[in-house]
Amino acid sequence: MTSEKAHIAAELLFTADSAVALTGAGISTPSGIPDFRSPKSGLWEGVDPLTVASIYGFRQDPQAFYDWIYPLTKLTVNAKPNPAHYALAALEDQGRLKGVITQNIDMLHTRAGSHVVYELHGHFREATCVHCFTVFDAEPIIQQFLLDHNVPHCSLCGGVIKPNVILFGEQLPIQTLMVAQDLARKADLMLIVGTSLEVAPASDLPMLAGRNGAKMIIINLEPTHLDNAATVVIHANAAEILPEIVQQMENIHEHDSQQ
Ligand code: CNA
Repeated sequence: MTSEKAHIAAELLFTADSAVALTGAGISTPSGIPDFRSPKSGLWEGVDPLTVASIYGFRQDPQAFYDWIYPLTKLTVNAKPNPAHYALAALEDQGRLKGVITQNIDMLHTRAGSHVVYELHGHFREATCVHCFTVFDAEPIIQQFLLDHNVPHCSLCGGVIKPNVILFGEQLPIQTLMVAQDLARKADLMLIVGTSLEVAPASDLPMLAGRNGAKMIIINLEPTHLDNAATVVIHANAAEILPEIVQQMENIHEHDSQQ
């Protein structure tokens, strides 16, 4: 059954002219980074996300924010891309995907070799002083934080430094969002992977694509509210099913070129 669906998904990707992927935390769980909805991950236990992971919470109590984000930072720094990330990079290489729009902050798409990646919720590559707005390379700051657990401070003005990840209550990077929306509008196929589709405005992108007639493939462990609108829904592990879809596309290609 799953193989049949993988075959349909492969055919859709093979015949699409402007396919785009939308990914969420679920594509990175096989890399060891828990999503926000996984039970037992501990990331949300005993904390109110709207407080600790919000820009207001950050400004009020940066140490509480850094205490909360410590395990996620550690896992992210040590994580490696998994076969799902590599499959999307391969699809882009083969000219089958215009780009990846991601809600993830873990940078695993670019590390897997995807070139066109729109990181809607920011990333851990840079960090900014909330006082003087100087932007720093995040790597040495993160390494120091992983050693001492302390709130990083700006070397120029002493202000608190915040990683360039988007917190609740913060604007998304407007240019990135606009390009992503444009890509969605022009897409004839949207490949949605590992997202609960519950966080706006990322969750609006499939509707934007759908309004212009785009088809939808959804790959997610659990059902989403858009399953009914999709052409194919595969409830499976993205790290297993995406490589299978890429393989099926190669079979279609070989079959076509033999005829
Ligand atoms: P979410 O709401 O946690 O949903 C993730 C979805 O992925 C769930 O519906 C799961 O069923 C599904 N899922 C989990 N593992 C797999 C798998 N192996 N294969 C297929 N599906 C799977 O995450 P969203 O991305 O939808 O929510 C948006 C938030 C989560 C964004 O703000 C992200 O920045 C944030 N987040 C990002 C990361 C990361 O960068 N890796 C980690 C945790 C949270």
